[in-house]
Amino acid sequence: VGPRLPRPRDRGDANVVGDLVTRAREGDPRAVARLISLVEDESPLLREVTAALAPHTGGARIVGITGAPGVGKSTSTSALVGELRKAGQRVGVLAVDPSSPFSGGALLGDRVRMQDHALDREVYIRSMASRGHLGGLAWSTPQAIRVLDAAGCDIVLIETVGVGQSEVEVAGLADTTLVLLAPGMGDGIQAAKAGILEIGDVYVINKADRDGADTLRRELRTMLALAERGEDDWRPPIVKTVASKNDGLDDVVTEIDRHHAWLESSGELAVRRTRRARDEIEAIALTALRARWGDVHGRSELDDLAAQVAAGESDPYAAAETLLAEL
Ligand SMILES: Nc1nc2c(ncn2[C@@H]2O[C@H](COP(=O)(O)OP(=O)(O)O)[C@@H](O)[C@H]2O)c(=O)[nH]1
Ligand SMILES: [Mg+2]
Repeated sequence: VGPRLPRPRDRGDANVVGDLVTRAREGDPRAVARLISLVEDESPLLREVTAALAPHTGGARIVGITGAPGVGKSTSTSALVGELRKAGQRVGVLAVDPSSPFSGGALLGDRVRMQDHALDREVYIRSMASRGHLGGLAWSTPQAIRVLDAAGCDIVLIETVGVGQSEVEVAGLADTTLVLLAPGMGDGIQAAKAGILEIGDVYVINKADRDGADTLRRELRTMLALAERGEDDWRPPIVKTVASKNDGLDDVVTEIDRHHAWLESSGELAVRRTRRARDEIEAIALTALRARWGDVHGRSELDDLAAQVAAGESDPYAAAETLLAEL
């Protein structure tokens, strides 16, 4: 029996990850895709991946695109990609939809639409979908953003379903949040309810080719005017678009740029990014905690404690203490 050679994993992991990051930064789309998969699948290499990415992050502008289903998010995202490519930007796109399975209809439609850009090496497009575990997307989406950021994307667009329904609240992930509305969708009334008025940095009235766009704009302007803002605060602009005809997206890009300049000059960019990092840490820690509670011999400690509390044999504070003491 000859000398035992180190298994490739033992000596090679750092190089595997290092090579992937180097290739991703050189613009190799397969390396980018592989890194996102490692993140999504919670690969054993995950820790190394995030550590290797960290020094290269912070350069990308993160733009969230949200609004009710059918308002035109995917169409607008694709049109925005076209607009940003004209300006020579490297663009990442994450389509996040916790409600659809990976091969679901909505995402399939999005992919077809995105095929305009499928052959462009300066555009990375990825659909993210919850793999079903608690907090999965809250935890993996920011890491996928990190991959695209480190890969040298100038801008990362995140399309997600409407406010309040999503496990991933895009406003928490983005530097700039675009809120899309469209006439004829009852958005005028819904907007205030859904908390949309708090999260938008730029409001886009899409489907401006339809009746009611100007009425909707007036309604929205009135509602936004009610919000109290300081003198130096950002005042969200309202832009009209016809995304299906690539109309008005240049104005959207202008407003994204203007908002980014304000974020930098006001110090708000650092505030938002620190808050984002905090949310990331919390999501990772909570996911780890839940995994520990849920993983003991099929039946979780948490289940046992819950049965005791329900039966009056223990109280919830004592049970929580037990849970934390055993970590
Ligand atoms: N008339 C009109 N239709 C649009 C416009 N933008 C998108 N659509 C259509 O609206 C439908 C929903 O668009 P989609 O981008 O999938 O919406 P999402 O669910 O928000 O991603 C599609 O049939 C689009 O072709 C627009 O500006 N005007
Ligand atoms: Mg869509």
